[in-house]
Amino acid sequence: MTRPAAFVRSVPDSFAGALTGVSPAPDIDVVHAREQHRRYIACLEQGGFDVEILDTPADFPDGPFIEDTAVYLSGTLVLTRPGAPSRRGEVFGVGEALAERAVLRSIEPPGTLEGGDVLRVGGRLYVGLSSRTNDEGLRQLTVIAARQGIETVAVPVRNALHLKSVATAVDGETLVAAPGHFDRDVFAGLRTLWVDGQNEVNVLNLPDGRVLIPASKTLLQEIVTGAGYRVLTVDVSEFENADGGLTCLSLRANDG
Ligand code: CIR
Repeated sequence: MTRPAAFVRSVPDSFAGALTGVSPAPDIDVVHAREQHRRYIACLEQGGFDVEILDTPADFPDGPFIEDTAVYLSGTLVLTRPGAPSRRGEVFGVGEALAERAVLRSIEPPGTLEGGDVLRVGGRLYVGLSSRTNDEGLRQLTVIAARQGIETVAVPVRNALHLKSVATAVDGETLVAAPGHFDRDVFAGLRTLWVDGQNEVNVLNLPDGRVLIPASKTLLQEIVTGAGYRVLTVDVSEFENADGGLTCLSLRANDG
């Protein structure tokens, strides 16, 4: 069986200056972040991905959060237009690196969209409307996705960076999510494992069926294990200091 591709982006020296909503801004140890990044890559490989590492130019501290720069829809790669102006330039290098492997489409101004707001479950894209993704970004993505027979569903998000900060899929019909950030009815028809009392609920569904969960999220690990899934953990504390989780650190071809 062919292994799906996952693209990651290297941790630049400037990573210590990545955007963060954590206050006061924590010190980020770049050497430790690189070590954690290596272990994250090893988990993706163990879980069944073929990982390819793209270089992050020095002027993009948030470059390792590659998920936000593009959305895979089968053979089409939608290059986003991040809502964070400092991140817009990241998209170019990702498009250039992947141009040979997919048909490229782009979100154009005044649209904004970040991949952290795009959650694929089964044949649908749930798109978070957040401080980073606007109605026009959703509209443009909807047009592109419709050409592939994929439907989008808008999910207004409260008090979270992205939709996938608070809701992610553990399989093709089951979510894990934190209550209070979106209207529960949006996900009617899907099974949801609710995680009360934990703000970040971001897990990564590996091709071998295991679920990768941050080492810091012990309640989340208990709930997912209790629901019968096999769990693998990895410490990404330095990335959590910059508001990142697990999905944001890779762009996965099997997400679309
Ligand atoms: C940012 O604020 O854009 C980055 N520091 C964190 C992005 C995390 N992305 C994601 O969860 N998809």
